[in-house]
This record gives sequence, structure tokens and C-alpha cells, in this order.
Amino acid sequence: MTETKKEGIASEMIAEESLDGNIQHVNNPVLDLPTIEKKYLRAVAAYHKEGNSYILTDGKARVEIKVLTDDIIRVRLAPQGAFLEDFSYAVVAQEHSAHGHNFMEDDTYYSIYTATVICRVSKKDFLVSFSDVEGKLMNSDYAPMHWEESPDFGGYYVYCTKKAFNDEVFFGCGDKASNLNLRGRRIRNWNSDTYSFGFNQDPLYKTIPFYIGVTSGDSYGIFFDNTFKTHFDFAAEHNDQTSFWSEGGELQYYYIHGPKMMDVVMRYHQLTGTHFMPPMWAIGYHQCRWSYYPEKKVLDVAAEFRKREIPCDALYLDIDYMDGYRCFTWNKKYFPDPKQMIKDLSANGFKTVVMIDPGIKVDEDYWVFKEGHDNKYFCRRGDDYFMEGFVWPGRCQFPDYTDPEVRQWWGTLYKGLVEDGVAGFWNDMNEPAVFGRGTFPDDVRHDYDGQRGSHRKAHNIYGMQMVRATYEGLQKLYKNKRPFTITRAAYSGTQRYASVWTGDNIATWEHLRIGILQLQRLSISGLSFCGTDIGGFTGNPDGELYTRWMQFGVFSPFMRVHSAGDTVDREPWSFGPQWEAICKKFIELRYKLLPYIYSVFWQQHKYGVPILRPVSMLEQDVYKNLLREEEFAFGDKILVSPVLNPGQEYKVVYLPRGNWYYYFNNNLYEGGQEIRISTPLDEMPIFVSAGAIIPEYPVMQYTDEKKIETLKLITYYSDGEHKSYGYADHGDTFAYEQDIYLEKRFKQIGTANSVTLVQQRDGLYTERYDTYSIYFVGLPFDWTKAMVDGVTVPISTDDTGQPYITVDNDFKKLIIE
Ligand code: NBV
Repeated sequence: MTETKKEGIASEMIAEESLDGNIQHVNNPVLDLPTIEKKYLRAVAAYHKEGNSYILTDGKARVEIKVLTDDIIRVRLAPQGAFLEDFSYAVVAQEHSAHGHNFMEDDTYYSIYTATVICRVSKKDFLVSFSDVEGKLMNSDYAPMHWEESPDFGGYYVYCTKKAFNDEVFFGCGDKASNLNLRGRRIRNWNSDTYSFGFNQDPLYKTIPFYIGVTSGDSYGIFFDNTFKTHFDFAAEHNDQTSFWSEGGELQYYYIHGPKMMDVVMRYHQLTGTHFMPPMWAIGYHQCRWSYYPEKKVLDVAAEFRKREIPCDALYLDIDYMDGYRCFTWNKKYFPDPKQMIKDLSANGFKTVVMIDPGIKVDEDYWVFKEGHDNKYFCRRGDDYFMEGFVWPGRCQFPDYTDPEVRQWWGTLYKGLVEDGVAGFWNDMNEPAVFGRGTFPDDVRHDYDGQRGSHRKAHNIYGMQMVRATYEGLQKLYKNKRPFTITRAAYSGTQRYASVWTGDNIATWEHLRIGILQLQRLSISGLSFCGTDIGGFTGNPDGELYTRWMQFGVFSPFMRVHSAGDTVDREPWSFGPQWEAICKKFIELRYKLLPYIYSVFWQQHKYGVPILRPVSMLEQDVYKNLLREEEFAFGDKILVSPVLNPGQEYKVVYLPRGNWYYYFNNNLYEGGQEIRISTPLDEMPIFVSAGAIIPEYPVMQYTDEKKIETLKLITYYSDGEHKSYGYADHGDTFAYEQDIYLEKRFKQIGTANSVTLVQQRDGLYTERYDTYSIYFVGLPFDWTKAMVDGVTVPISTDDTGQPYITVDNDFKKLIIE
């Protein structure tokens, strides 16, 4: 099959823009492009097997189908028969145990059978499809894979067009500011500095070419591992087709089997890795501003937090702490003795996080520039001139982080700041952003870890490699202590090196809503440790918007207030006492939930489960639930539905199946239905799953403030059997990698007149407390007796009149009646 198109790829581009209705077709220069021929795979002519791979050819082009695991199959296309080097920044080394699978050939198909997937290639037209072992078709080519030779670079535009089922919905793709279901949308991945971005604006800061399709209750994922500019069309141009294509590189994608979305996401993490355990302080509340300076301002903000007893763990210094925006230096006028300042902050329980940008000022007297220049670490144009551009410091050059030697050097540059006591680093502007021209020109060359290429190939991973260099350098500098890193630009797999935030949002109610969409989407796209600028970066929120956003912030994996410098103050007390009191109550809630949140982070790290879970993920078998966007689970036990409108007095919330306790009064609701819940300003809809055991810390002003004497466990009664999960470790070291951690599995068995709790503990870590105080919520009986491991224990009453029992933290079985 061949097809000749006058305008080739350009027509795709114009069509794409026209969907947004903002491109003029008149006099568009792209219409003058030469004729480009689109070539499609033809009938399969031959195949052979190499290990777990099947190589099929149509006589010239070759396709490799590789069985990675029972549930993950990789497809690659080589238009001229020669595959590119097998290299990926996203995918971590996989254990390629010889996976048991069968291969069969009949008149029509070549079929590969794993334990869960059947992958078929039709002989006559090279269409590839994937079904489950019952034969249910999950994903199938609509057209054979195809490509166009590029008129202006030595490669191909590569395309894959799949069938879109009538009921199919699409999720994933990182930070897109769109509705969760991407059906009907075209998106593009080209990391971009998008100050004050809007709903549906695209592209944004991150490239996550991974989507999940759900059809008749089952799901699968496609990860198109290609770092060039990529495009996805989710049944937008044709209602029965989903396409993805790239402006270069290889057509290489992974089919990831479900059937549950949770399976798909866990398997995507298996491919691309998870976030390391953050230091405990990194999941506390953080206060940021562009910029807090001079030193007195920073210390005043810190003192104010403590005076008002509003918990806070970290203060951020934006670009103005630097000397003329030179990275790794201090502005000594504003910060005459940074080491002492950081020490003072630290004595008060504050960690200091500072910004580092990629643009290095061209200045012969600046050591970073000199070292980079002398060692040829900066990016160069096609004809060898340095890539120069203007950013904050003025004229800059930019390290080529895709070169391992440059990454290693970059990592060492943090030494001074680490010695000054800085605890975390914030990598901004790494799309990379350049004033005026947006980003680097295409001809800039990159090492790409020896797989050399132009900026077209390296653009989308530039920020990822920057923060990788940062993270790897800090790992050496902090030794066994966990770094905290955050990046604005990202590619799939960035979670192995950093947390992320969603960039320069706006202080509007619409943006609060965009934020809840973006964080759910990021979470199921591998980037679980994510947050928005609470309160909005640009513009001015009023007290109500700020407070509602703070409430959502408690359930954002990364919780930080941040704002541009020309906006109103954004400290929790800035809007007056009414709002301050509510913000304080909610920040305190974050601190109470810390042990729960920490164990959710562990489950993300260890098992690759997302931190935020949209309702679609909890009940994918109910079509209308696939379209719900405002409720989401934080971990497996708490469901929230942020308030997204001013003056909202109640909200209709969908509760997934099961029973749920309303957090603020412990009223019990039956799930599987919508309920109406009032939303006074000092509450937001928060529900705890019946059967859950939620650990709670006392309110602390910062995560390390108090020695926990006893851990509070709140048991939310349910009849039947329910499991809960707990986790503990040092909180700031990598000892968990040597198995020094504690996993606790609880079982709650409820009857009409008793509750039994069973605990199983695994791991080498010993908690710093010896006891639990256990509370019960929602009991259908008055309890008068408690037996722990066969011994009767007394029931105590706390200051508020609540009954509880104190038990050893290694108890095995507890019964109350
Ligand atoms: O460094 C200043 C800002 C920063 O506060 C913000 O968080 C980043 O997203 N930065 C962008 C550069 C300037 C934006 C106009």
C-alpha cells in the first residue's frame, strides 16, 4: 500500500492545529513542501526467531516483536531493515528470563502466545494485534505501520494507526491540562516553557508518551518510547482510529497488558522505574515564593510559621539567591552568611531548597563557565559554534547533560551548596527554555550517551538528564542520605530521579480544577510524586480560592505553595485570620496523615502503584465511572473530592463500591452511589474506606520535631475481612535498599459484636516507638473487653473521652468485644 500526499507530514500538523481553531491556512509556507511518499508495510515475506524476539520482514522493512514478559511485548519497525541501537533513557534494564511462550503459524497469521496475551501478525497485510487468552481483542492495527522519508534530516517520520473501539476511553500522557479521558483529542509532546498555560493548551512541560486504553471494562497500555516530537490522535480525526507518530527516531512501542488499569500502571513502572523513597521532610508542607530574599525575609517567614504554630518543613530560595543568576553561587548582599542562615533555619526545623537552572552565564571569571568551557561540556550547534541563548543571567551556554561525563561533572558542582547545608534542589527552565526563541534550534548536537543526535532527538530528554545528573551527584554528596530533587521538564522514567511540579499555573478556580486533572494524570503516568503551585503561580487568589487549593494540597503528593513575585503574599496567614485558621487545620491534617502518606509512597516505590488513583481506576467496569474526574483516591484507603467552586455549599460526590466514613464526623455512607455532602469552608469531602486502619502522628511543626512515643492506629470498623498496610523506616537513609525497613500487614475482621485485628510484620527495621494506641470508629456495639495475644488489656479514655487501648507494636492478634 502506498499513498502520495502533496503536503505529507505538514498536513498532519495543520490538521492538528486546526482542531484548536487557531491556525490560518492561507499562505501557509508548509504547502510548498516537496511531495513525500508514505510507505506502508506490505505482506509478510519471511520471519525468524532470535531469543525472545521474532523478526518479520516484508522483503525490505523489518519488524521485531519481542516478548519481554507474559504481559509486555515490544514492537519495533526498521523501514530499511536495519534497527537502530537498542537504547532507551526511559526503560530500565529488564530481566530477560526466557519467557515461556509459544509460536504458531497458520495460513493467515503468525501468533505468539504468552500466558496472558496473544499477539498476532496477519500475513497478508502485516497488521499487528493483541488479545487476551480468551481471544478478546484489546488492541489492533487499523493500518500497517508506515513511514515517510524526511526531506530535511536523515530519518523517517514513523506512524502507527490503531483501531479505536466505539466505547474506548484513553488515559495517561503526563501533564496534559485536559479532561482525563483523552478521546477526541490530539496531543503533542515537545517540552515547552508554558507560562500561564490554559486548559487544553498543548504541549506543556513534560513528555510521557504512554497511554491506557479501556474498552468494555478491560484495559491495556501503549508506551511509545520515542524522544523526538511525538503526536497522539485519540479518535480525534477519525472516530474509529487512534494514531501515534513521531518526527524521527524509531517506531518502537510496548504493548502492556491489563486487564486492570492498575496492572497496566504497575507494568509501566516495571519498565520505567519508580520514585525512590523521599526523605520524610519532603512530604511535609513546603513554602515557596519567587523570591524570598534577603536573608531577613527568609528568617522572618520561618519565625512567623513557628509563632503561629503552622507546620512547615521547607523554605525555598528561587533564582534571586544567586550572584547575578550564576548557578552554584550566592548573592552575598542578600545572603552574607548562607551557611549560618541555613543552620539557623535548620535549628528551627526548616530545610532549605534552592533553584538551579541549566543556563550557565558566559563569564570568563565564573568558575562553572570556565570549567564547562575548558572541558567542552557545553552544547554546540551543527557547525560547531556554541549554543548560546539568553536566560536569567544574560548570555548563556548550556551543558550537554546527555553526555555521561558532563552529568558526572554537573553532579559535583552541588558540593558547595550541600556543604552550606542545602537539603534539596529544584531544577527549573530545563525544557530547555531560552528567552525569545523558546528553546534550542534543531541543529544543536548532543552526545545522547554515545547514540549521538540533534536537538530534535534530545530535546524531550534534556530536562530529565539534567535532573538525573543532579540526583546522581547528590547521591554521592549526601552519601547514605536521601536527596530531594524536583524538576519541571520530564520524559518517561524521570520518576527515578525526581519529583515534579506542573509549572506556571494561574490563581483561578479553573486552574484548581486543571490541577486535580494534571496530578491524577501524572500519577498514572509514572510521575506520582507531583504537585501544583498551591494558590496559583501567577495572578492573585482570594482567601477562599487559596484555602480550597490548600485543602487539595493536603492530598497532592507534593505539597508546596508557590507564587510569582509580583502577586499578593501567599503565606497561610496572608489572607486574614478566618482563612489562616482553616489552612492551619488542613496543614495539620497533612502532618497527622504522614505515616499513612509515607506508606503510600513506599507502595509506589516498591510495587509501582500510583499515589493518586482516579475513580476510573477503581471501577473501570462501569463505563460512566470512567468519565468521573473530581473524586480520586490517595493511596488505597482515602478518597477525596476537592471543592472547585467559590461559595460552594455542598457537593455531589461519587463513592466507589464499599462503605465509606466521612472523615470529619465518622458518618457512614454506602458506596456505589452519588451522595450529597455539605462543604463548609473548613471541610472538604474526605472519606475513609470502611475496614481501613489509618496510622496517625500527633501534629508536629515539622516532620522530625517529636519523638513519637506511641503510634495511633484508627480502625474504621467494617463487617467482613479487610486488609491495611503500614510501613516504617529510618525516614532519611537508603538503608531500605538493604532491606532495613518494616512492612506491616493488618487484617481487620469485623462481626456484629467483635473486631479482630491481626498483624504480620516483615523486615529488619525497628520502630522508634514500642506501642500503638488503637482507636475504633463506627463499632456497632459498645466494647467492654480487649484481649491482646491472649491477655486482657485495660481500656483507657483520652482527654476527649474517646476509648482506646495501648498495645505492644508487635502484637499478633487482638480481639475486642
Ligand atoms: O525562577 C523563577 C520562576 C519559578 O519561580 C517558577 O516556579 C518556574 O516555573 N521560573 C519558572 C522562571 C520564570 C518564569 C516566568
